[in-house]
Amino acid sequence: MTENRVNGTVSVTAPQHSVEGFAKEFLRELNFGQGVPLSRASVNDQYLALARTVREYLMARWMETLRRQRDAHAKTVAYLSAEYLLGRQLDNALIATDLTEIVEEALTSLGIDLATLREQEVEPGLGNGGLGRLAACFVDSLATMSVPCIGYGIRYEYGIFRQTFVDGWQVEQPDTWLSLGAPWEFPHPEDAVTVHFGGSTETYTDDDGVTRSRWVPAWDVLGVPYNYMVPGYQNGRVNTLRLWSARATKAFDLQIFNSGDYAEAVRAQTFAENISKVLYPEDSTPQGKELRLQQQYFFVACSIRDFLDGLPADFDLHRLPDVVMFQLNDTHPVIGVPELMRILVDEKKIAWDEAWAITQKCFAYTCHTLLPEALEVWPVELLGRLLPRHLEIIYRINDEFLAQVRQAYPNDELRLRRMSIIAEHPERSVRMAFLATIAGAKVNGVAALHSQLLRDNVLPDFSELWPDKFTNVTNGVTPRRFVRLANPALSDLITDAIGPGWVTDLERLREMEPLADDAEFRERFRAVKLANKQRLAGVLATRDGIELRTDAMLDVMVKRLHEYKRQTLKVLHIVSLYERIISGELDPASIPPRVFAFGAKAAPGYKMAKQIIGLINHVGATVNADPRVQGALTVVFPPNYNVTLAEKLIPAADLSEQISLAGKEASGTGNMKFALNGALTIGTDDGANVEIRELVGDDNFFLFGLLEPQVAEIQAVGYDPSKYYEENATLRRAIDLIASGTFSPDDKRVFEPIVSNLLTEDRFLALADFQAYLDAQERVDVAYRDVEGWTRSAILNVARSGFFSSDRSMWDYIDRIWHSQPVVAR
Ligand code: 26W
Repeated sequence: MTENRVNGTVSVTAPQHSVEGFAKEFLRELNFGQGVPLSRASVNDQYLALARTVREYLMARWMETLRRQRDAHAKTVAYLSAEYLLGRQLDNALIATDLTEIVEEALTSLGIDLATLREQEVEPGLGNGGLGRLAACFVDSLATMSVPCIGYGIRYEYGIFRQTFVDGWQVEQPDTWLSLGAPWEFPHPEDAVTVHFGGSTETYTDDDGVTRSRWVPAWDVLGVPYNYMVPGYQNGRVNTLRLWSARATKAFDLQIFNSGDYAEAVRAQTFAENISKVLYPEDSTPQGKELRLQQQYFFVACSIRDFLDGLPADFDLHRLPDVVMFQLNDTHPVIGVPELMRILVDEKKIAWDEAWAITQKCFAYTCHTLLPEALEVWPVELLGRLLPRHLEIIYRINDEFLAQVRQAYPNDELRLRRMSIIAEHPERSVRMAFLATIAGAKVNGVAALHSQLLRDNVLPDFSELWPDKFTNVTNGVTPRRFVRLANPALSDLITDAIGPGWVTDLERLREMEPLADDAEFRERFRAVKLANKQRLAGVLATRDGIELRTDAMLDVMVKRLHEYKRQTLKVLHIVSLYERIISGELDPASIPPRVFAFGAKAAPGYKMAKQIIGLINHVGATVNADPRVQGALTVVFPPNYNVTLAEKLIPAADLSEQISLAGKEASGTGNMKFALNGALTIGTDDGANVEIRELVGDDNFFLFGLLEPQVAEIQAVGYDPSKYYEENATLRRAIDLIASGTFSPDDKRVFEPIVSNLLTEDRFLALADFQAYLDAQERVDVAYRDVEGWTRSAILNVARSGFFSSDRSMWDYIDRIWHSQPVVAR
């Protein structure tokens, strides 16, 4: 890659897009970048050289994209997310630049196997689950759609923990993703931002005699940005992901060091670096830890400052809404609202009302949950101590808001108390979802049902006050990573049938519909699925020493471990099948053989979730070892489920388990990935399952279970799970088998907490939905026996799931919330 300076304009030409060109660049990078000759290069040397060579093919596009967006004065989406679950970067960069074949050949010519280098990459696990992966899909789509976007987040030194199993129990290991080098990041210490904390505020009279407040912080840290490329798919575009890393402003105190107190000398450094040290592994219950709030303010303060500093010096900030929309990925970045107000009022001396008008047009809020315990609230005590000026600003925002409510609903003190950003009980605290809703131009849920429940149950008062503020944007997934990259066999089959356009226009999959009736095409479709199963078997054998049979139905449940997602219900299905086989009631040969595959991490502090992981592994060990089952049932649970494993598991799946209690899963995105890869869904009418079922058709979806209104009804009148235990013999025998210690001979009562919870509380109605679930599973067995019928349904699932592209989600955000434009003109 070389820069040419011709008559003042700088153009950067990418290296040659050829086997020879790539081999030359790679060797130069290995020798001069890695500093080793090929003969002595380690696999890691070769991988790092490969990554740096590939990124050179993206550089020119990156610079070109930034230049065009600057010249177009385009409106930018600043996506603020505490999490990005990016997955491996190499293959995504290769398909985006259409270099895969060239690189394969170039490396082969040098005696190197691309597959070996591919396995060297450690994925950046900078997220927990759905929310983090969605952010990654969204930035991929915006780059491919040539829409200006900067993804802002945190460069955690340690991402989501690496999960290991010890005797079937989850044990967390630190995620040392940076230890072997990070070739995909570009540090820019010269753009560091100083972020303040603590201290107090004071009022003063400025030169124009205006009384003002200002923050007198106590300490500060430096935020150093690391840029990551977000390549568009074969459109010459590369957007930027800018992740912040914390450093001490004063790294090392030489005086103290010379005085011999070495630890004290670096204390400031360690203290500061702690801020971006590690990702909080919770994905639903905030721990309310001070460090978490420090993380949130740190990256938001860096991001807003960074964006404002990027504007022309004479930019009129009243026009800020024309050039940016800060999208809040849940409430985690909402402290950005008082931060922008602080800058506009305290630093830029803009009048409060004008500043508020600007702020309300610059922010929008996406809510990703329905669980009340997942809604963040920060104690006023903590917020006031860490960010005293921001608390003052929040109080004023709240006062002015309540004045508005009082006007709209005179003498309705209860409503004022319900809607106040400040909750009085159990302790005075700030309700971040309320702040986000009041400040946001728009508030959206992530699936039609979710957005409705958000209006009706989570924020009803606000929906009543501002009905037009609420909208829906159903989630989506990027077809580049989750079909084109993860399932090349299916991609080739589709492209063969309808051309390559579907990769960037997924609704084109509809053109495959007639092929569902084509026996030859169905044959080829089954061959693809079998090949993906064999590939998965190879991966699980080397990765975990797991033996996977490929001649059985692959029934997959992969997602974070949470009681509302009801992995317990899946276990009850397996145990009831096992119990009926060993009791002789069920002939194992009478059901299609099944492999039950699980993938799930539990938040380390979530005891019940870790219990359930233990139960799944203990049931699996027993069932897999029991000759009476004759292979009819196999349980596999590869540890450390992540994006890279998902890319191998999902294309191999026959059945997708989406069995959360109706009204609890905001959307789900795994459900979409399975449908797009030709798996049939067994699921409840929850989250985006509803929209998947509506699009693929009832005949191609195994629906079961209580509907959300019925759940609300049952929970209102009171639910006694033991009633189902008494009345349903199959259920009782399954639960009794667990309680008997059959799956835990060395510690018979170890799963007692799960059993007693199911019989006494069962908050997510697993017992109430048990029989309907079993009946649906029997429908699955019958359907699976009809090989042609199953394949036909699987093809229709693919053909009718184009709606679930994250590109479509982005068009919805653009139309309903952002009103930004792609910068297309070449
Ligand atoms: C502070 C603790 C915490 C951390 C993360 C609370 C809540 C979260 C996330 C909002 C949880 C999450 O990932 N939610 C998932 O978001 C997906 C993307 O919209 C949805 O598809 C899932 O249904 C939802 O559970």
